[in-house]
Amino acid sequence: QLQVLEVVVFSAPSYACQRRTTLDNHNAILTDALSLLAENAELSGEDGRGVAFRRAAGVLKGLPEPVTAVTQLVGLPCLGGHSLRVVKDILENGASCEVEDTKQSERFKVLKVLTGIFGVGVKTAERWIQEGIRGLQQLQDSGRTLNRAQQAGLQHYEDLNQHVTRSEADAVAAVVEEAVASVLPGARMTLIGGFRRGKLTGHDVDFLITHPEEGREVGLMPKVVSWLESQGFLLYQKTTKNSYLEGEDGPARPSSNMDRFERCFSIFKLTEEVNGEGLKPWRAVRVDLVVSPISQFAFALLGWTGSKLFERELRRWAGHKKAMSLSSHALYDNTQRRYLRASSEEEIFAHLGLEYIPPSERNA
Ligand code: DGT
Ligand code: MG
Repeated sequence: QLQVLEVVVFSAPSYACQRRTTLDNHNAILTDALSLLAENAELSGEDGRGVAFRRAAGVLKGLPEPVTAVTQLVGLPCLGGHSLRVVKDILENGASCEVEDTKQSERFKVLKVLTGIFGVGVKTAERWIQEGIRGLQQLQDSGRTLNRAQQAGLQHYEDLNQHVTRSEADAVAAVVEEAVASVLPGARMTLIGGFRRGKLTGHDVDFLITHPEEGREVGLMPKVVSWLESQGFLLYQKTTKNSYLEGEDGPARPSSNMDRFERCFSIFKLTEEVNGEGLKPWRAVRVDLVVSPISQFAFALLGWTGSKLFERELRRWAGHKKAMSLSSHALYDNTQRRYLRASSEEEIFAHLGLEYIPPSERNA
């Protein structure tokens, strides 16, 4: 009897924001390998290579079934020679030497431990390594001056490197909800980040806060933070002003808004009463709070829901395909020379000429 073996050849559009990527990843072994190489590149200051590996992993995350041969990947975007070689090694030999070598490399391991401290970036970790520091104990014993964030990061290292569960996120949400309702009735709070995309665990819990009346959100962040502090919920907090003019966030906004406090990086003390279970009386959890005026809410919601690759690709799509600049505050049309308004994520996708992708399918 003749058997016909059907081999699926995959295809996909090239921007992650054109694809629907659920959490149902059929190629986790491959995407974990590529993500590890991405992480290693980022830890080595090679951001371009990092993005290339992230994009390759992003494409594989969206495939409808497991890859069994590299020939199935010929038509796919974002899979360069390097990524394909890694995939081929894993499919044919069960593992990639490059990935295994990287995992074992002393430098990678030390960089991961040091950048695993809240408040420590690649540059600081590099400097410490050059100064001979190889681990947490050594760092502590060295008497290095650490800033407030790093001190808190070192102190709560174990807790902060343990995944936050959905039920812990819900417990934090209840606390933040109460804080917000107490200091400004009518203000609204939304869970953002990975948990909004349906993830079951996360490295932190992210919230977006707004008020339906424009302007009422001014001064809200310090009040929320004071309330949380007075109730003993904060182990650490740093509130920063709107970062709109910094980094890759896009065009400048009128300076009248610049005095609004926008973001709070914090470490929560999640106690047993609120988290319900566990052997310790409390544990430290990273919590990010963002306050946005209602006029920017849709942009903030879209910009803070992620994934990071999805966000990056949305901005790239906007710039390259539409001559627009997208940030978590606004969408500017460079051709029409004006800002495009939106009061929902759906409207922003429509402005960008993209099919609407719900949060649960932004897991590229
Ligand atoms: P996680 O927490 O590791 O489980 O995963 P996510 O997806 O929640 O990642 P997270 O918490 O680092 O960030 C949530 C989203 O917020 C991320 O997709 C991109 C966005 N985001 C993070 N940091 C910034 C920032 O400094 N500025 C802006 N505009 N967006 C940011
Ligand atoms: Mg998060």
